[in-house]
Amino acid sequence: MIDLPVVSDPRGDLTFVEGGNHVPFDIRRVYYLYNVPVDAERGGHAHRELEQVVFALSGSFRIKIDDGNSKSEYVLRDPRRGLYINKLVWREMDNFSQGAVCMVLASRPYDETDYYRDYGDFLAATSA
Ligand code: T46
Repeated sequence: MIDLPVVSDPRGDLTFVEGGNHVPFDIRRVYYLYNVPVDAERGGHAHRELEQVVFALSGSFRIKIDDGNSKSEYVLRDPRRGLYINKLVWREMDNFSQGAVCMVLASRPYDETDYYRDYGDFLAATSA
């Protein structure tokens, strides 16, 4: 987990993130998921090279992580705390709360050829 700085005053909280400082890569892309149905499942893939940090800016959701050897799961609900996901990690996301917003900081531009969308291919890559 990555904890970001928070500046709080009577007007509310401000959190900021600097690529290469608070996250271990230069940020090349930002995207966000919203209007996610509460019964939706997202993810179900891994990346060859991409590194990311995932935040719940609002609401909550679960991420299940699998590096080919061990599995773990996290519930993200604090906009100051992000989950770093290295390359070659399978992820699945569900249990989105109503109105949840997921923001992702990514180390590379979008590239469909960077995806393992087949779990068997992913496992083969992790054991190569
Ligand atoms: C991840 C989770 C949290 C783009 O055109 N540009 C983009 O930057 C992205 C991320 C996706 N797309 C297209 C590709 C697909 O046609 O949007 C469509 C849905 O993408 P995907 O099925 O990959 O969405 P998720 O929510 O299952 O996964 C995404 C990221 O791909 C993934 O790396 O960790 O969000």
